[in-house]
Amino acid sequence: MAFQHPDYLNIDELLTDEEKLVRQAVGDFVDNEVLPIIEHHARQGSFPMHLVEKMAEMGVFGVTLPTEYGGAGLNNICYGLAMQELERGDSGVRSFASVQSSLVMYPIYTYGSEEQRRKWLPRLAAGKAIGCFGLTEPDAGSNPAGMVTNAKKIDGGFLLNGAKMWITNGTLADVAVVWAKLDGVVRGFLVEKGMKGFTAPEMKGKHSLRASVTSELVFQDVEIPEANLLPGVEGLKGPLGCLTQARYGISWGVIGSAMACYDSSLNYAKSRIQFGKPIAGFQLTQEKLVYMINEITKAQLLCWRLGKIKDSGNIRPQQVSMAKRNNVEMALNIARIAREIHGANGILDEYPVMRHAANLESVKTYEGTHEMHTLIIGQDITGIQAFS
Ligand code: TGC
Ligand code: FAD
Repeated sequence: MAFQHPDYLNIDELLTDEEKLVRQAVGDFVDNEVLPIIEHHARQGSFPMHLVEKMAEMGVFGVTLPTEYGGAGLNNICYGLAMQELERGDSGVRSFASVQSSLVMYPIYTYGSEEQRRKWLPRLAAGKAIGCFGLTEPDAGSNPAGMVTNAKKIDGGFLLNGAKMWITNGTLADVAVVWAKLDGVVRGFLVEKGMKGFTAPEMKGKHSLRASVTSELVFQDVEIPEANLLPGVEGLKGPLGCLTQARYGISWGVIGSAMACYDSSLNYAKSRIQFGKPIAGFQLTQEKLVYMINEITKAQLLCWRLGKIKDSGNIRPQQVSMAKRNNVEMALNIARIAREIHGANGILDEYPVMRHAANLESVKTYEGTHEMHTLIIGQDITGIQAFS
């Protein structure tokens, strides 16, 4: 049965024609080009590279960036709806777009020199170059301030040493936005594929986000030219500012996973007969389905409001944390319940639910764990820092 977007509170009435058009275009792409092949890639543990060109044509790399640099120049609701549709396909496909847009194009646009913008942004927008974002290290995950990767000033540039871990698209990337300490201060560097001393081996063995490439980045005396330092920011607010952009996209994206799980569950429950009637006719199943639509609807409203605040330019990172924290947990809960509703069939790749559930385990951890977002909001409302 064709996918139906759940819209219990007529949220479509809040969307402009342009916003609905973006959802439709990206949604059609997901139905026609992602869903038919994604289980194969998840099983194989590979990213479907042939989708990149089409994604670029749709403008999902740099949705909100100015057209002058190859961006689509659209608003944040359009960006969110595009992420929702991509993640309805797979969190790995949305991750690819999140990293490219929010974690690579955004810092080059916001903190980069004009030369860096002109060199990279049009190619990244067109999918001709791929980017990655290196913040996490083996011993610095939730606490990036503890990073040990460092740069030393040398004639004409910098010498970079250290390692990053868990980096989406690292092995594929033409350019890595790498955060390292220079004289004890966090700075951003553009590390290019092929630079001597830079390697990016793929990490294997994942049970989650299998249709996404995750890598280590290793820097051994890598000489970085002066022109590859991001001049516009110093300190941890540089990478954290990028995370605010990506967390916003994730908050919308996971609604897509939840919708896919709800849609599959509703159809399955209406057609699966046990004890002489569809399992949708049992009160316990209805309670599960009602929980799903209720939570999806709340998440949609949260994101729509967040998008409006973001477009007004007044968004606070803590507000984004609330959406990331709430929506990822809601989507993961829904995926797990969807698996229950599908019974044994729920573990098969004939249905999307187990893949979404496994993916969402990563999404709950990356871009700030659920606990980190709890503590960010906790600090905001109490004024007391409880991280350390
Ligand atoms: P703290 O002292 O709180 O802040 C340092 C400076 O940064 C500013 N700031 C932010 N700015 C913009 N956006 C945010 N979200 C910001 N959070 C903080 C802050 O105002 C301050 O500025 P200034 O001017 O005073 O210097 O820093 P802290 O060291 O205490 O850290 C706080 C904490 C724990 C919340 C932060 O470190 C954190 O968020 N940790 C989580 C780490 C994380 O999310 N890592 C994600 C890695 S990337 C990733 O996962 C990609 S997944 C990709 C995919 O496939 O989709
Ligand atoms: P840790 O920080 O070691 O945390 C372990 C547990 O302890 C968590 O439950 C955490 O919430 C809890 N914890 C830690 N500190 C506290 C505290 N103070 N109070 C209470 N609980 C606490 N990173 C990048 O830089 N770029 C990427 O592209 C990227 N892509 C990723 C892709 C995947 C598939 C995954 C899984 C991760 C990716 N990451 C990336 C890394 C991700 O951001 C980190 O995994 C995340 O920030 C958590 O760090 P950690 O895994 O080291 O966990």
